[in-house]
Parts: sequence; C-alpha cells; structure tokens
Amino acid sequence: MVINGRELSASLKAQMAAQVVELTKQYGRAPHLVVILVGEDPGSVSYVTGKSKAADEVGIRNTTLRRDASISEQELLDLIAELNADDTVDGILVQLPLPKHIDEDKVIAAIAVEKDVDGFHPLNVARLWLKQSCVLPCTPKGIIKLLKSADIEISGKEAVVIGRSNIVGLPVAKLLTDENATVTVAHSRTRNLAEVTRRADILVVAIGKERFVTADMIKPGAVVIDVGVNRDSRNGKLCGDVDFETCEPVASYITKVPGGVGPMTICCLMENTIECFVKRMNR
Ligand code: L34
Repeated sequence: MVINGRELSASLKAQMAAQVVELTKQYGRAPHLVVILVGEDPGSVSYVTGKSKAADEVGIRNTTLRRDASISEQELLDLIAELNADDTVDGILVQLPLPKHIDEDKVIAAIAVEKDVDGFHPLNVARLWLKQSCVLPCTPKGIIKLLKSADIEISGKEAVVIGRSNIVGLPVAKLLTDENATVTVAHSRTRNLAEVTRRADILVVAIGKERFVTADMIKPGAVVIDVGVNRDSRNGKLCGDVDFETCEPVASYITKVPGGVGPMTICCLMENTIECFVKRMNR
C-alpha cells in the first residue's frame, strides 16, 4: 500500500484553511510567514515556490525574499534581525543549504526562537530532546503524521533510520523513540547495513543517494518511508533513496517520491506557522 503524502497534506491544508479564517477574524490579521531564499539552487527554488503556494492555499500571508548568492553573512544576519523586530512577521525560514561562505549555524541561531517555524534553532532542538513543548522540525513531524494516518502502530516496533542529519535523521529518531519504538540510527559507516535494515519494522531512509535501498534490505511487510529527493541519473526526474519498483512488493506500506514526505514537510511548515502566530498573539 502506498501512503499518499500529497492527499494527506491536501486534506490537512483544507482543515488549516478553515482554521486560519477563524484566527484571522479573531486576531484581526492573518499569520505571516517570511521565507528567505539565497541563490538560485533549482531544488531550493522549487521547494520555496511550493511553500508559498501552500501558504496561499491555507490563507497564510507569505513573503519570499530572494537574495543573491553573493550576499554577505552580515547582510543576512541584519535582514534576520530586521524580521525578528518586525511585529507583523510570525515565522522566519531561511531555506538551506546556504552558500559556503555563510555559517548556517550562526544564521539559524540568529532567528528569534518564537519565529523559528523550522524548529532548527538550538533552543527548539534542546526542547525537543528534553520532551518540552517546542516547534517540531517539519520533515520529522510530517513522517510521524504519515505513519499515524495509515494507522501504523509505532509502539514496540523496531525502527531503523538511515541518515543522521540534524534536519531529518536525528530528530525523526527522537520522535520515533518518543512514540515508543526501538530505534537504530544507521549511516555511511554502519557495518552490514542490509543486516541492520532487515530488522526494521519501520525503515526511514534519509541518506540522499538515488535508489540506495533495494528489496534485499527490507524485511517483508516492513513500512518504508523515503525522505530522499534526488535527480534520477537515468531520466533527470525526481526520485527517492528507495528503489520503489523492487521494494514496493516487499513492503506493507511505502511512500513515493514525489508525493510522499515532501508535501508533508510543507504541510507541517504551515502548521508550525499557525502555531507560532497563535503563541505570539497570546503573549
Ligand atoms: N530551512 N531548508 C529549511 N527548511 C526545510 O524544511 C528544508 N527542506 C529540505 C531542504 N532545505 C530546507 C525542505 O523544505 C527539503 N525540503 C523539501 C520541501 C518540499 C519538497 C521537497 C523537499 C517537496 O515538495 N517535494 C515534492 C516535489 C517537489 C518538486 O517537484 O521539486 C514531492 O512531492 O516530494
């Protein structure tokens, strides 16, 4: 069975649109998301366009600020400081990756924590790991929603996450742990990777290598979540980290790329923006 992220996100966005109508009446204005896009990376341009389109659908006011790849770190920090101080801005997102001459950690830490709709700020990361109330990072949050939407039991299951990034691998491992899964984080140095992944009842793949996971790496009946967004070297189309054609018959549930995790990332960004807006309005 394919878990359809596009459908789930469409229905969640429709619910949020109704909620935003009410919130806009209640607070006298709509939530406002500002996305900063540095440079012209085609992937980033496409994802940021998707975010703006989704915000329009949900009724979230949104502004995309495009800056040249040559922007200095200080100029970017100054821009963030300006948005932090702007009371009409509820959410700030700096699309990653940034050009090499800019320190991403420094930029993320400069965002006011109450406007950090990505959940990437060190304080939000700490709160996540301490199980305190926080903004959850969009992709991990979207993955848990996908699993729950298909009524997949997480508690007590063996989950294996391939990838240990700050944005996906580590936080999704934490969320799965909080859902009472037994979690293994595998990565490029893992020995006998196929042996490890074959133990997984739930396999989350966020490694960034096209068709990396093959049928022999999957336990029959496993749930497979593909976080990859790669260009297919055979046809230039978007493809995941999982070889869908061969893995689909082995898995019980599987996500597709496109149409799986990606739309859920964007959907959760909308949710986080609304959350930050409401919190700020009730300060
Ligand atoms: N700050 N940087 C920041 N926040 C994020 O949450 C992201 N991420 C990742 C890259 N950098 C970021 C995203 O937005 C990845 N990502 C993302 C978002 C959306 C999609 C993919 C990755 C997406 O919508 N994927 C569609 C296909 C889009 C297309 O055709 O290009 C899908 O169906 O998978």
